[in-house]
Amino acid sequence: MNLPTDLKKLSIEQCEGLCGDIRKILIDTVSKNGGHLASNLGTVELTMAIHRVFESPKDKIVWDVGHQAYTHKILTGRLKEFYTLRQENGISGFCRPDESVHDAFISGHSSTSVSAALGIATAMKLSGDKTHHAIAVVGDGASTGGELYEGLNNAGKSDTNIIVILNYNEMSISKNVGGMAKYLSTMRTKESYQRTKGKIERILDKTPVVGKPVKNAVRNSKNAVKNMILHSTMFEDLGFHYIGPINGHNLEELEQGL
Ligand SMILES: Cc1ncc(C[n+]2csc(CCOP(=O)(O)OP(=O)(O)O)c2C)c(N)n1
Repeated sequence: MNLPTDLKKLSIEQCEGLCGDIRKILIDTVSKNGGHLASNLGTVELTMAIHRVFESPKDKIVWDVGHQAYTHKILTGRLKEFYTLRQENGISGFCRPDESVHDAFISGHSSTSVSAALGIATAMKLSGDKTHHAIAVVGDGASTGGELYEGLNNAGKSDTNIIVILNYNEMSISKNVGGMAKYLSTMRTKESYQRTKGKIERILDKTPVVGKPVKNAVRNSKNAVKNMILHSTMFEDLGFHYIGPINGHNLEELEQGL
């Protein structure tokens, strides 16, 4: 199997089976070598979905902190050496560009992924690459770090191919705290609204018989209704198109979202 490209040839069921196998490898290796267990068990399906939808290393994935990238390592040709995780001369517990072309950015310090991905996305744009993306994966714990907001502030209106995936699991090193944690949990209550919004947009986009004026009218009334019922998300205010929340363990939903 030529990884990660050949993942695209597998069915969803085969990939789900593979996710189960990867979980076993993670538990096995971390129980012997130490390392980050929960954060990696939490990103198995997400990593699989990213690699099936995008095309690393042409698309660049920036893992915030980099402690949750074990599945990424396994899926990008490092399975055989994975047993050496965090050992001298072994596989690093974090992303390292000198370890693999699929590790886009060296990390360890949290909350830097969006700025790094924006730099990459800007370089792509300047070099005329309109098809590939820079993808930052950042946790809600890292979202309590100020550098993230500097990145979001610059990225939202940047007109580059940047995608930010907020991996919201209510946990930092321990339970997440603060206003941001509360804000993110209220976004969950907007889930049904976000789903409906996404469905309407997809129908509008896929319906050629609906003329432009009709589409615009529906869009405008949708926005008016939205503004009446709900304030938009902070991310939309910053200039992002927000999709979610998505169940981070449902491969099909993740792939659709991505
Ligand atoms: C600047 C900085 N402060 C603290 C840490 C220690 N640290 C490592 S992981 C982590 C929290 C990660 O939580 P989250 O971003 O939610 O990711 P998850 O583990 O849930 O995937 C922290 C605070 C760090 N790496 N960098």
